[in-house]
Amino acid sequence: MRTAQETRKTKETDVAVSLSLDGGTVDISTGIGFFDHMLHAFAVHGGFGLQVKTIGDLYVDGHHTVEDTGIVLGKAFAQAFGDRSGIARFGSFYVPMDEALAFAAVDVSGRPFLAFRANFSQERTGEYDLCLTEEFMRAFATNAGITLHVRLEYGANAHHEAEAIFKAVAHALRLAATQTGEGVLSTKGSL
Ligand SMILES: [Mn+2]
Repeated sequence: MRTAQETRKTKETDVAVSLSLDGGTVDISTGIGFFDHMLHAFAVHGGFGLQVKTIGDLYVDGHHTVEDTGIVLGKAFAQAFGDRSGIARFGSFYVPMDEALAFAAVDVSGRPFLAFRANFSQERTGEYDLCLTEEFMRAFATNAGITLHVRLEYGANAHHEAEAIFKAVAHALRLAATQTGEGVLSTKGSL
């Protein structure tokens, strides 16, 4: 089955993630309301079953909590993808959110890479610093072993901008994870 459980505990954070690429319960708790909102949207739009429990050092700021959640979520995806055979491998998607438009492209390549282009219209929304979005995506892409390109085309409201990004990544991943029933999509024969 395309499921995974990953945990990671340091002096800064304690993260537990349970993932199913094929749907299931969504339950997110990180201590940062807006980040919960983003991960919830990510799970629902990706069609993923996802439980995330992060207890982080929020008395510092949100950085460790967001980045470490990205690390563990990425490891869960890597485990769930297995040998990366039998899936579409590539996916890309545009998501509009009112005035904001975001694009994401994914290659489940085994080669970690993040290209991230976004200038947010505000620095914060709620208790969430928008600059953490890139930290999350880098940690996620690196640990998932995927090539991920994210671009915010335009927008005016940082809440919409971030939400469009998370939804675009979710849909791109959903397409890339689509089961084809065939082998590894690579001229090398493996990824
Ligand atoms: Mn929203």
